[in-house]
Amino acid sequence: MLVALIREVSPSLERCELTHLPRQRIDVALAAAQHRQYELCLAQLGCTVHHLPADPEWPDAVFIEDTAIVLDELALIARPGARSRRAETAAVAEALRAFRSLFYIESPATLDGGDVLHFGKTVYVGLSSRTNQAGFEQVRRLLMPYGHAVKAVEVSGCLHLKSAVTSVAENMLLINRAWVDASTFGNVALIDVDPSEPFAANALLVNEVVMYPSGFPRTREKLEEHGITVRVVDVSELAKAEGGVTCCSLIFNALSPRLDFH
Ligand code: CIR
Repeated sequence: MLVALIREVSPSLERCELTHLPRQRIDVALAAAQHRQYELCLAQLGCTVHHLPADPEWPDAVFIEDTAIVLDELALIARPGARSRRAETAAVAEALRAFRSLFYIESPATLDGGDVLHFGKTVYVGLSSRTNQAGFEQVRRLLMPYGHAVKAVEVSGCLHLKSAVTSVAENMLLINRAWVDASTFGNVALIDVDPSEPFAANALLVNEVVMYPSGFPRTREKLEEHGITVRVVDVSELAKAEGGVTCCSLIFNALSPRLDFH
């Protein structure tokens, strides 16, 4: 069974961090309505959804993906690269404690969960404006004992590794090659975003279905041509805060209590 941990939209979302987008008016009520549709979609795709409340002090907390990395063996509590986001992790750590043993990324390392792509047997860590070399090294040190290969990937031109590349099937990645070197991923099938839709590489694979933003119809058509089942959601207001579909949830296996206490 899959658990999805989400955090409600903050009333202060308009004060979000922005790196690659100009500030625009955000309709917070519409963002919250879109987030509820996103939640509904997660439930329809088979996730048991757990909520954390919004907090006016943390404009970006809805982008919960950045606060932790949850694998079957453990949860890593991130140390977000943006100072304004560091305190978001406390409530997430409390919620994850019920599911996993917790480990922490520590100063001087910075790491955003949006820079971590778990694909096949490899955990790719994007080196970005949010995640530094020390962040990568701490992830490697913490995960190597569990047999994970951990590789660093340079990211440029976008916010996170998962702005540039995400998994859309077991052995298939959706990619914007302008932002990440495709050769990093070796011999896997790649679908390129449509050149007119540079932000289209962020897709959320849940139980063999891809949850995908309505704003990228050309890339969506490509996904469907490759036989991928797509569920479209409108996340346009969250996109103005530089968020995509992966960043609004932490999705992980609910392990049986026996495994949990191992
Ligand atoms: C930020 O700049 O941190 C937020 N405004 C957007 C974070 C999006 N996170 C993600 O894609 N993983």
